[in-house]
Amino acid sequence: MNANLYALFASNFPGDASTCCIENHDGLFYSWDDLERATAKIANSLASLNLPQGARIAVQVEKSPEALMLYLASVRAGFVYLPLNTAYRASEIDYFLNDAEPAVVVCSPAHFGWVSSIAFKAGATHVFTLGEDRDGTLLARAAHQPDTFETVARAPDDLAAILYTSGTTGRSKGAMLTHDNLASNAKVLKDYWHWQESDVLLHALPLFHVHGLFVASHGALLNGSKMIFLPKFDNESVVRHLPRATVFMGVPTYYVRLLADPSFKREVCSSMRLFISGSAPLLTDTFEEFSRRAGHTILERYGMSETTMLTSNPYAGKRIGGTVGLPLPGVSVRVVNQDGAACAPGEIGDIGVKGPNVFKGYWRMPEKTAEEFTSDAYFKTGDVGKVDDNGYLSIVGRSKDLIISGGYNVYPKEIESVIDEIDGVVESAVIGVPHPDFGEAVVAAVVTGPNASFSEGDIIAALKTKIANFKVPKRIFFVDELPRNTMGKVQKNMLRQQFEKA
Ligand code: MLC
Ligand code: AMP
Repeated sequence: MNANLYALFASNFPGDASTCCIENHDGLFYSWDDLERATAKIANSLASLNLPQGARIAVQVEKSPEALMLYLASVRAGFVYLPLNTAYRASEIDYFLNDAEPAVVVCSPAHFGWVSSIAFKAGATHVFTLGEDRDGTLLARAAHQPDTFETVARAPDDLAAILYTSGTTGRSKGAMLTHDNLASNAKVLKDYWHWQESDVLLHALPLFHVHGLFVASHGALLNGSKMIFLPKFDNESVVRHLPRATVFMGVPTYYVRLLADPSFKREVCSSMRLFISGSAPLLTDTFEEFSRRAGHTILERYGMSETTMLTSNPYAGKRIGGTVGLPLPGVSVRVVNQDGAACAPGEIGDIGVKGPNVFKGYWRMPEKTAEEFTSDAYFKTGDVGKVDDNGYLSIVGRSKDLIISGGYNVYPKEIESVIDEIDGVVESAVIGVPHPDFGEAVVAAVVTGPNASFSEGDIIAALKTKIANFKVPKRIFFVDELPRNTMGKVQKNMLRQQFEKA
């Protein structure tokens, strides 16, 4: 049997392929037949390039139905899809392309100049463009291709995608996900969240991370359900489209923003069946206020790039705020102490996971991969949690030095290295502080040399040219020295206390 993920989706498309698969925000409708034919054209186009087996297709484009089709076509043609956040700047793209060595790079038309220059130097053989409005060379080339394509046979363990996740050392690692990782998770979630024939997904998440690309899109594709596609999250569009939707997925910031909007009322949720939150901690206050305002209990689940979804609050059973629910069927999740022994209920320890959802390893980093697994093959998530008497998991912290801002991960070490490169900066420490909108905000404490005289704005402006905007500290605090313990380690707790209310 062909384990290609696309074949799984295609076998679940509705019997009547003329029904709507994607309704775009601009009013354009794409049927399931359109999806099948457009992915065939793009897949034929990619196949005609005679790329080697396992070639990577790296993509940094704005969200559109065609961007989803490019993903599906890459998988369908047997290649490895590598999505990149549209916020990444040249130095970040340079790193990813040199590390992943993709054969094909697809970027926004406006970025062709600088992206193609990096891509060709990194060994790519083709660079295409894809705009938000069906413009660009990718579709122009695909237009001449046949609209049928035999989905390439793949084994369950073959790679379907590589997702880059930052690391505590500051160097991003490519998490290699197989066709079976993605298929098994999609199938489990379809049953666990009771996807129904009449479901309509309001899709507001970006298409370059696990949440929007896999959890949301795969759910609708596997269930043969219509998606209403928004280019990005904004309150007005979500409130306008919710009355025709049944399922919505978002990071906690989406729920915080909806609650802050007076036009978000119970009436707009009347057709809704399920609101799902994940990627960052959902505050209990948000969970409770949403239940009062919308009359819906948000279902919180927990996942990560390396493992896709691990746990979820139940659909039918009790959804408990402040917890991420129970291990998904077929997924083993455990909490262990420093000695590797299982923690008793309520005891805090490291969260580990094993199952068909767990990735194959980090791209070209066998040692790093080995370090992140225990001897009995559990992946160390880097999250710290506890399980209650009923088996519900709560995440109480992270052993990895990670900030999650509006659902995006920021590793302090990476930002500190970029700040430290600025002439006149002696050293820096980057921390996360509570933020009413983003959950956590990135801020930096910076020590400058005796003759340096910059303002906060100077440093922020310098950083914006080098790293994605969401990683740029919202505030810079100048300090005479960083607080250190007797071992010389920076005491970030002290900085957090000092600056959390500043
Ligand atoms: C944008 N900005 C952010 C930011 N997003 N800053 C910090 N954190 C963020 N997440 C910057 C902008 O560049 C801008 O900078 C300023 O903040 C204000 O922007 P905005 O207009 O308010 O932002 P907006 O475009 O509305 O985006 C906010 C957002 C978006 C929350 C809608 O960040 C988003 O969609 N996040 C979802 C992330 C996601 O999909 N995560 C899933 C990861 S998968 P300036 O300087 O220009 O003013 C994963 C696994 C799992 O974690 O379990 O799911
Ligand atoms: P990423 O590397 O982008 O896939 O982010 C994965 C990380 O997001 C996890 O290791 C967790 O720290 C965090 N995360 C995901 N879902 C939740 C959640 N529901 N609650 C708290 N943290 C979460």
